[in-house]
Amino acid sequence: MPDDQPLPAPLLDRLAALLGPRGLLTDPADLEPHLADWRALYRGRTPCVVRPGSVAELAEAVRLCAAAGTPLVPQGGNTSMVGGATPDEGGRQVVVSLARLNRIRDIDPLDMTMTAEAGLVLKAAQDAAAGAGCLFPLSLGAEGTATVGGVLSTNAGGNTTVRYGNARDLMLGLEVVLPDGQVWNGLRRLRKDNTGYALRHLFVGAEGTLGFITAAVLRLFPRARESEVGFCAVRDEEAALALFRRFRDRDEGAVRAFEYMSGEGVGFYAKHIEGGNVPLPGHAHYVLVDLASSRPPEGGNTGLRALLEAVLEEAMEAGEVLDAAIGESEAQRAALWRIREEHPEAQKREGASVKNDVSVPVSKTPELIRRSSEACARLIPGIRPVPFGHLGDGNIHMNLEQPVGMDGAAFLARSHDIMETVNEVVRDLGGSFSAEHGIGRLKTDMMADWRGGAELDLMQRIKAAVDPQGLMNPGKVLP
Ligand code: FAD
Ligand code: 2HG
Ligand code: ZN
Repeated sequence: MPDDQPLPAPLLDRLAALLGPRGLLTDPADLEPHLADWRALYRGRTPCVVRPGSVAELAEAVRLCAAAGTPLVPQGGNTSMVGGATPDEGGRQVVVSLARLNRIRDIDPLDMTMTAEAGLVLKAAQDAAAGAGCLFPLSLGAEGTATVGGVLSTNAGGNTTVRYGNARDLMLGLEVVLPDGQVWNGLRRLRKDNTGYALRHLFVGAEGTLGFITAAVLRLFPRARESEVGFCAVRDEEAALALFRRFRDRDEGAVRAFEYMSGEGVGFYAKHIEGGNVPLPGHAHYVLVDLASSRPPEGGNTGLRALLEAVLEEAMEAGEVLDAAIGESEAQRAALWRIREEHPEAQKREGASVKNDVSVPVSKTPELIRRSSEACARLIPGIRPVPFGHLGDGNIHMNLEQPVGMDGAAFLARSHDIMETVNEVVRDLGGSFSAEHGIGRLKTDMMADWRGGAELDLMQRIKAAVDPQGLMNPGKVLP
C-alpha cells in the first residue's frame, strides 16, 4: 500500500484477518474500477476496498473502522450519475463494495415479495422475479450493473415510475448496518406496519450517508401477459403531453412507461450506437409509449393493441402524432426501447455534455424543455439541447451537448452556469433540481439554496444523530 495513504496499520491488519484476500483488496489494479464514476467527473483514491462476504463481516469491519475514525464509502454497481459512490482525493476514505452480498434470501409469490441482498444486480432481481412468475418492475438503463442497495440508496426512478412508483415504493423492509456496526433487522414483509417513525424510509435515498443497506424486502407484481410499444413522432412538446393525457384518460393503469426524446438525441443514437436504426427518422420530437397488462390478451378490438391504435388514430387526427411505429414482436419492442435506453451512451459518445436531472409538475414539462433550451442557447450560442426521459413523471433529463467544434473542456468549464440556467427555469416552474439521480457529490453545493432553513437543519440533525462521527460517505448529499 502506498505510504501516503494513511490507513492505520493495525486497522489494515485487523481487516485482513477478518475478511481474507477475497474480502480486502489493496492491489492498485484491483482498486482501479472503484475509483472513478461512470461519467468520469471524479477520480478519487482509497487505501483499500472492503468486500464483505456476509452481514456479520460487514458489521465487524464497520466497527473496526468506526473505532479508528476511518470514513467509509458504500459502493454498489458504481453507476451513480452524481459521483455518489466514489471516494474523494484525500486517500483516507475506504470503499466498501457490497458486491459479494448478492443472494436472494427468499421469494414468495403469494406474499408477492422478494428478500434480496444489497449487492444483487437489478437485472438478476428482475430475472428471479420472472422465474417465480412475477414482476419486479424497477427498470433503468444501468440495470445490468446497478444493485438493489444502490437503487434503494438513490431512490432510483427509471422508466416505470409512472406506473409503479420509485424504488422507495417498491420496498417493504430493510436490513441495515449502522455507522457504529449495529445491525438493524427491519426485514418485515408487511403491507401495513404503522409502528412509530418509518425508519426504513430514512435509509432510502440517503445515498449511503446513514448506514449500509444490506438486504431489502421488495414488492413483486403480477407479470405482464400482454404488452405493446409505440414509437411516435410528435408535433412538439405540447403534443407529447397531450398524447400522454389521451392514454391516461382512456386507461391509466395500462401505461407502463411514457418517455420523451428529442430529434437531436435520437440522431445521436442513430449515429453512435451499433445497429442504431430509427424507424421514423428526421423528426424533432419523439415519444415511446409502453402499455402492459397482467390480464390474458383478449384480441379482436379489445386489449392493448386496440387501445394503442385507437389513441394514436385520435392523436393523428388532432395533428399531435405525425407518424408512428408499433413493435410487432418481442424483438421489435426491444429494438424500439433500445433507442431510448441507449440515450446516455449515445450522448456520451457525441462529446462533452452537462446533465440536468430535474423534475417539474407533469403539466409544465413542455415549458421546461422549451424555456431552458432557449435560455441555454442565449448563454452559449450553438449549444445543443438533448432533453429526454420520463415525461409521464415530469422528470426530464434536460441535458446539453457542447456546440459542434467547441472544445469539450471549455464547454465543461461552463457547467455551473448551464446548470444554474436550467435550474432557474425549474425553480420558476415549481420543480426540483434533483429528480431521480440524487445529490451525491455533484449537487451538494445546491442543497443550501434549494433545501435550506428548517429542511436542511433537520437533515443535518438526523445525520448527527445516526452518524455522530460523520464517517458515512462524507462529502455527499449534505454541504
Ligand atoms: P452506486 O452508484 O454504487 O451508488 C449510488 C449511491 O448509493 C452512492 O451514494 C453509494 O454510496 C450508495 N450506496 C450504494 N449501495 C449502497 C448500500 N448497499 N447501502 C448504502 N448506500 C449504498 N437512475 C435512475 O433513477 N433512473 C434511471 O433511469 C437511470 N438510468 C441510468 C442509466 C445509466 C446508463 C447509468 C450509468 C445510470 C443510470 N441511473 C439511473 C443512475 C442511478 O443512480 C443508478 O443506476 C442506480 O440507482 C445506482 O445503483 P448502483 O448500485 O450503481 O449504486
Ligand atoms: C436515463 O433515464 C437515466 O436514461 C440517465 O436517468 C439520464 O443520461 C442521463 O442524463
Ligand atoms: Zn432517467
